[in-house]
Formats: sequence, C-alpha cells, structure tokens
Amino acid sequence: MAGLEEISLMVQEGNFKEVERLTQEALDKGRLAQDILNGGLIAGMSVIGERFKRNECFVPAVLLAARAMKAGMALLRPILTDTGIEFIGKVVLGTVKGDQHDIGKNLVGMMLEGAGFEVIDLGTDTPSEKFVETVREKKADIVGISALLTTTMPQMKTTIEALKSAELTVKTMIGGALVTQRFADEINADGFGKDAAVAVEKAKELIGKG
Ligand code: B1M
Repeated sequence: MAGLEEISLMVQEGNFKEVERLTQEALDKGRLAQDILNGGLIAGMSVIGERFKRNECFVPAVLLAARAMKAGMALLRPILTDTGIEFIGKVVLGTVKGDQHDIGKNLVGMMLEGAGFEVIDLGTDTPSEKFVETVREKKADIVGISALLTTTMPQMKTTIEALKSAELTVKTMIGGALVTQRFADEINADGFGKDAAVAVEKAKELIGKG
C-alpha cells in the first residue's frame, strides 16, 4: 500500500509527478481520500510551511511543494466533495484593483488549501465590488486581500470599507510585501499575514481554529 509518509516526502521535494502517481496508487489500494489528504499532502505541506517560517527554505521550494500538493488534491477533490467532508473554512482571496502581482497571493492560497480551507481565488486587479459580491454569494468566513504596490494599498481600505458598508460579517486579512501590522490596524483589517505561513495561522485564528 502506498505509504502516506512517501507522499508527504514527495510533496516536500516538490515532485508533482510522484505525488500524482502515489496518490492514485493509494486510492486504488483502498486508502481513504481524507487520510491521504491529512497524512500525505497536508502533512508534507506543513513541514514545508514550518521550514519556510524558519527561513530554512525559500519561495521556489514552497511553490514547487504547493504545485505537487495541487497535483494530489486534483485527484482527491472530487472524492472529498462527494463524501461531503467539510473544509475548515471558506476564504475569498484576491489582489486589489490596479495590481497585477499574484505570486505571493497564489502561495497564500495554496497554503490555505493545504491547511484545509476552501479558497475562492478572484485573481488580480479585483475591484472592491467583486470582493463584496463574492463574499455575499459564497458566504465566506474570511476575505484575503493582497497588494504589492504603494499606489494600490489604499484599495485594501476601500475594500474593507465596502465590506463593512454591505454589513457583511466576514473577517478580513491583508498581506503583501509593503504591508505592515500598523497599516492593517490603521485600515481596521482583522488580520495581517507577513508571509504565507503566518497567513495560514492567522486565518485559523480568525475562525477560532488556531
Ligand atoms: Co512589481 N513591484 N511592479 N512586478 N514586483 C514590486 C512590488 C516592487 C517593490 C519592486 C521594486 O521597485 N523594488 C515595486 C513596488 C514599489 C512600491 O510600490 N513602493 C514594484 C513595481 C513598481 C512594479 C510596477 C509598477 C513596475 C512598472 O511597470 N514600472 C509594475 C506594476 C504592475 C501592476 O501591478 N499594475 C510591476 C510589475 C511586476 C511584474 C508583472 C513584472 C511582476 C509580477 C508578476 C506576478 O506577480 N505575476 C513583479 C514582481 C515579480 C515584483 C517583485 C520583484 C517580486 C514580488 C513577488 O512576487 N515576490 C517585487 C519586489 C519585492 O517584493 N521585493 C515587485 C515573491 C512573493 C512570494 O512575495 O508577493 O511579497 P510577496 O508575498 C508574500 C508576502 O508578502 C505575503 O505572503 C507571500 C509569501 O510569503 N503575502 C500575503 C502576499 N499577499 C498576502 C495576502 C495575505 C497574507 C500574506 O492575506 C490575504
């Protein structure tokens, strides 16, 4: 039977082909999708998340691991949704209007998925109205807002204000290279993730699962 440890190791090495093969093999041999997710994919991604936090590995390794995790997730997702297994929370994620930077946001999204969140990714150049509309429609728990430019950071404030005006009870989390805790406090964001690993911790905290 394909070992979960082996899947975890292949995620850590970013070997997406092996993750895909081993995940399929584990399914074929009767492993539960939930066990493969927790003991293989998420376990591997957690190791990488911890290493990243301690500066023992860097962005390229995280992106490779995330891609490998996604390869396994693609096989598990239909089974997990079929059997009604629930995500721990729902996050609407996007880069603000006027901003095309998405590498960090994508990393945050993948790490959130790895931690068991459902992520609805609105992409880049996302107007505040789109955040509001999606949060309302999808009944999200958290809105994750990313911005990388000094000129687009005010859009984070605009988005948070639009969510408040729409009276949506949703937690807000912001991040991006130039964003600080101070800025997050200034614009009344509920959380700030300095990097993808902290963003995951913060998201769990915001929904009371930290
Ligand atoms: Co741009 N760019 N860029 N750029 N770019 C910066 C941000 C810049 C700091 C470079 C510089 O001058 N030193 C500078 C901004 C300066 C400022 O505003 N003060 C800048 C500029 C000026 C520009 C243009 C205006 C350049 C031009 O055209 N004249 C232009 C703007 C385009 C636009 O958006 N409208 C532009 C364009 C581009 C590219 C398209 C070439 C490319 C983006 C490609 C892409 O994303 N698909 C690009 C890149 C790659 C960068 C740098 C070099 C790297 C950004 C990156 O991906 N880092 C960047 C310099 C830098 O940041 N040092 C720069 C890796 C990534 C993993 O980190 O995004 O910080 P980061 O994400 C981290 C954390 O911030 C956090 O977690 C991530 C993982 O740890 N995080 C969150 C991010 N989002 C989060 C959300 C959260 C929580 C945490 O919760 C929701």
